[in-house]
This record gives sequence, structure tokens and C-alpha cells, in this order.
Amino acid sequence: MKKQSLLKPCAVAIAAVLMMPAAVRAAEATAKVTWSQYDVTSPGDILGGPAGVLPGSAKGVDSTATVNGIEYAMLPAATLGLNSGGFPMCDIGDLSDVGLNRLFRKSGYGAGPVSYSIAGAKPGQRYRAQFFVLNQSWAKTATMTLTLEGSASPAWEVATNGKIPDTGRLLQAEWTQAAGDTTIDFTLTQNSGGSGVQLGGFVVHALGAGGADPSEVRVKRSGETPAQRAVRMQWWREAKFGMFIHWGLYSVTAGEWNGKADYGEWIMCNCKIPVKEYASLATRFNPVKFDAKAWVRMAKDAGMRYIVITAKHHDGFAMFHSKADPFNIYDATPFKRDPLKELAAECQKQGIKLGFYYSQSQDWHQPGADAVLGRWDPAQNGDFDAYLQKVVLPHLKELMTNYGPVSVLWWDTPTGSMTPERTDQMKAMLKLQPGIISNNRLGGRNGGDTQTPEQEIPANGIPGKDWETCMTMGTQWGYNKNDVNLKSATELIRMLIDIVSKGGNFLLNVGPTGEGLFPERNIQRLAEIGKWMKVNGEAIHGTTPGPFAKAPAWGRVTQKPGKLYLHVFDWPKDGKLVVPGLTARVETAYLLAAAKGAALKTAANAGGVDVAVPAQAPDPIASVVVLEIEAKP
Ligand code: H79
Repeated sequence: MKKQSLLKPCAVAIAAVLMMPAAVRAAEATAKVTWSQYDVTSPGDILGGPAGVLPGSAKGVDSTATVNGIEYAMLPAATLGLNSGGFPMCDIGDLSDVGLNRLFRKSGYGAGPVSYSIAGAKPGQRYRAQFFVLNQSWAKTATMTLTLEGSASPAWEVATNGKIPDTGRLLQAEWTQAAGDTTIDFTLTQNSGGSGVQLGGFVVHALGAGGADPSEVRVKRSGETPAQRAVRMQWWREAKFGMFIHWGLYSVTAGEWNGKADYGEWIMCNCKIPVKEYASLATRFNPVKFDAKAWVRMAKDAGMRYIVITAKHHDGFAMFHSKADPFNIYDATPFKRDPLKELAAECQKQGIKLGFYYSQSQDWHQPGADAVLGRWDPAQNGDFDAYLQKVVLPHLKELMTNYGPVSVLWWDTPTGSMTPERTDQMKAMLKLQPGIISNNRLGGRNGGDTQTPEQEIPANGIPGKDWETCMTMGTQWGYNKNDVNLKSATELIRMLIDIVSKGGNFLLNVGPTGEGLFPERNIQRLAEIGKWMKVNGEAIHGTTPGPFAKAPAWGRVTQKPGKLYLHVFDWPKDGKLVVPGLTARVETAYLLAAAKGAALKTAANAGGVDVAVPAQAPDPIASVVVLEIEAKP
């Protein structure tokens, strides 16, 4: 095989700062993987293309990034088979998707890993995967390890061994594809610490002998294309606002156990209630006041476009009629109804999407499942795989089969038991619902479709990702009669606006009672939100973040093509709403709350645009001023 001069000699000389021996996974077929770092001095270095062919020329370039003052070109979405200088070079997909992702969030569920899978690899072929460090300035610790792990045979695993490469450094791994293996799967993980690094420029090169036919070594990205993904995500991206419902056996306790208060849906664990004793709550669970039609109506009237309900929370109690296990609302309670069936039918009827929350790892009832704070009852001991086969997979199959269209699968609390072998089996069940959207909490090496900040709104959103803040009105998810200090409707509406202005969705929780009712305090807030949404929903649904890098002092901005929506929290006392930095020509301005004819005067100046507004805010919560602007050429 011809040695590739992928990097300029000088770069190679400066390079090889770290030559890391491959930490190869034991007991599997091994491939020698070299892992090295180089200084990057030109775009050609990054992408390996011969100078002047790619990506230095504009041909096929669809995005750029600047690192240390050098502009780098990113390969376009199309697979490239380029035969030059002896090796074809192939890109693994749309780099606007995979190339400039911020891979790791500072903490919590959003923190990596990111997986790639490539089909059509050639056994015996030598491959090289490359990426570069776009920005590590917010990686707070120098001991973070990045691991690039190949799941296909031969198994390989390379790590930076605690040293984070500097911004602008190129990292690469090389291996020979094993006999009979036509896929390349790899996963990049941040192992510990740090607040994140941004990586870019992923490419996989098939290294061939001189004159190799590119068609023979073409590497194609497998699975969904970014365009297909955009179609699948469309309803969710437009919906912006959904209802989370936490309802289960815990609701019967109303948050109290033996006089101890305040435990919501975690009461079984927090009070270490023995499995049998907790299960006996089922005899008292008879929520005859449950009314699917009313619940769906309340969500819709609040301006919500989807509902995600707990099919099974950590307590292991299935809120649907399962043939797989009797610990469910149909078989174990006097209720003898399947609320998820009723909800599914109502959601269909009223035209709102339905999704299921499912606690896949943690289950305090089933033997062998995990309990993140430790087991407290010997009845919980057992084998995880038995739990997986007997409970999780049958449950998922039922949920994906018996309830019509299921729009969301909301996993939670992934544990160390979420190995690729297990999560692959769970994910396979989702294939029964082709359009389904699943979150990033399955675990293993599954990134998921959506990021899930819990009880928080990321300061700057999560750029480049689909994300959804889930939040309670009070402090807990499951019904707790003592959880009475709720956010006000004003706070909740402003949070919704804030989230949407940053590109996210808001999944707002309701915890119904053991009788099947929404608590009055939740109903009241939903109604107030609905009142605001009825007037202003246009400024929420189907919008994207406003064009300004910084939110204006008076509120937030969302937009649709040709329209800016100014959500004003602090109404100007002098009747002049200043929109700093707006350069587009304003054609019309009006209050969303007023008849469309009532135009507001606008004046453009060097600093932006001033809008003359009435002295009184039309809505003390948030008044929306619409600016119809000239369409961008
Ligand atoms: O379903 C909701 C939560 O029950 C679930 N995710 C949302 C959507 C969740 N499970 N675990 N966690 C969130 C994080 C763990 C929180 C805990 Fe605790 C802190 C467990 C024990 C201490 C909160 C406080 C729950 C019990 C006491």
C-alpha cells in the first residue's frame, strides 16, 4: 500500500505531539490503530485532499469554519469518491449535521456520546477517520479523555488518555477493516470531567493503492439522511409546547407515606417501601374521574401540541394493559381500564400528538432492573437481561403496536446496564413506529433525537440540536398534595417564550391525582397560558429564534419568514420600543392583540428601529409586537 502524504511534511514534523498507543479491547479480533495529533496548518491538512482539488477549491464546499484564523472548508452532504494521488476520499455525510456539532454538554443527560455508522465498507480495506478540535476553550479540565471506539470488528478503541488536544489539532485513527465486515460504526465519548469540546471536520478516508477505482471503496453514510430527519422532526420543531403527564401508583399516595411528606413520584425509593407493600397501593387505585377527553382538551386549550405520559415510571407500574406482566393498571387495580388506550383515541380525535415516557433502566418493582440509589428489598434482586426480555421488550412492543401512532418515546435515567447490545434491542422496537422521535436518555451509545434539559433553560439554548426543556409547575412530577408553591402563569408563559426564542420546546408537567383529576392549581395555570396562547400562539408555534445574537433588554424575539415577533415583557414607559440592530426594512408593525389594521409607526435609525407603541401594555405578561419585514433577497 502506498504511503499517503496526507499531511504536509512540515505539519508532520511539528506534529506527532502525542503518539498514543491504541488501547485495544481485549478478547476480540484486534486491529492496529494509531492515534495521533497534528497541528493543522491548512484546509488541505484537515480533509486530506490534494491541494487545489478539495477542499481548497469552492467545488462541493457547503460550509466553512475558522480555527486560529484559518478558514476550513467542510465537505458537502454528498458522498465523494475522489481518486487522486492514489486514494479516494469519502465523507461520512452532511457535515452541517455531523461536522460542527457541539458534541458534549457541560453535564447531565446531554453529554455525548455521538455515534456514526457507515455502510458499504470494504473488508481488508485500510481506513482513516479524522476530526479536528474546533474549540476546547470551554473544556474546564485538562484531564478529560476523548474516546473513539469502533464497535464493528475488528474492535478498536483509542483514547486521548486524559490530554485534551488544543483547538485546531487534528486527531485521527487508522485501521484495516476486518474480513466480512461491511460497516464501520464508531462512537466518540467524553469519558470524564470537562465542560465540553467542540469537534468538527469528520471524514473517513478509504486508503487505497494508487489508481484504485473509487467506486470500489466508496463509503456511504447509512441510515436516515439529514433531509429525511428534517421531515421526521418537522411537527415537533413546529409544536414548541407540549404537556408532560406523570401519573402512576405514586399518585395514590399524594406524596405522603407514614406521615412523611414531599416525595412525589420518587416516594417508593425515598421511603424504601418494600415491593409488596408498594404494589398493594394498586387495590386503592381507582381513578374513575379520569376523563381522556377533558385532559386532551385542557392540553389543546393551553396551546400544547403534544402530550407525553408516563407509560411506566421508575416504580415499575405500567399504566396500560400489558399482557406481559400483571403489574399494570388494568390487571392490578379495580379500575379495569387502559387509560393510554383512551388517551390515544382522544388524541387522534382532537388532533394532538401522543408520546410515551418509559423508564427502561430503572424499575424498583421488577427483579433484576436497576435502582440508581441502590436496592432496598431482596425482591429486587435478579438478572437485568431477564428483566429486559420479560418486561421491557414486551412492554415496548405493546406500546408500539396497540396504541395507534406514537409520536415520542421518552426514555429516562439510563444506567450502566444500557449496553449497546441491550439498547439495540430496545431501539429495534421503535421501528414499529417509523416516524417516532426519541430523546437522548436511552443510554449506551445512543445520541437520540432530542436533548432534554430538566428543570432548566440553557442560557443560550443548545445550538444545532433539537432540545426540549421539561419542567414542573411546582417541584415534583407526580402528584403531591403538599407541592403547592407553583410558578405563576406569568412565569410559565415567559419561560415558554424564552425557550422558544432560543430554539427549544417546552414540555410542561401536570401530575394528576389518584382519582384521575388534574389538580385545580394546574388547571388554573393551563387556562391562563391558554388565554395568552389564543391571542399570541402565532408568535410561538412554527417559529424559530429571532435574528439577534442577544435578547433585547425588554424581552425576547421569535420569527417566521418575513415576520419578527417582539415579545415585550417590560413595556417602554415612553411609548418607544427600541429594536436595536434591526437592519431589515419594516413594512408594517402592529400588535398581535389588536386588529391587524391598527398599524404602529416605525422609524429606522442608525441603531436599529424604533416602534411607537401605546402607553399601556396590552398584556402585562407579554405583549407581542409584529414587524413585517422585507423578505431577504
Ligand atoms: O420523571 C421525572 C423524574 O422523576 C425523573 N426525570 C423526570 C422527567 C428523574 N429521575 N431521576 N432524576 C430525575 C434525577 C434524580 C433525582 C434524585 Fe431525588 C435526587 C433522586 C434522588 C435525589 C428528587 C429528589 C427525587 C428524589 C429526591
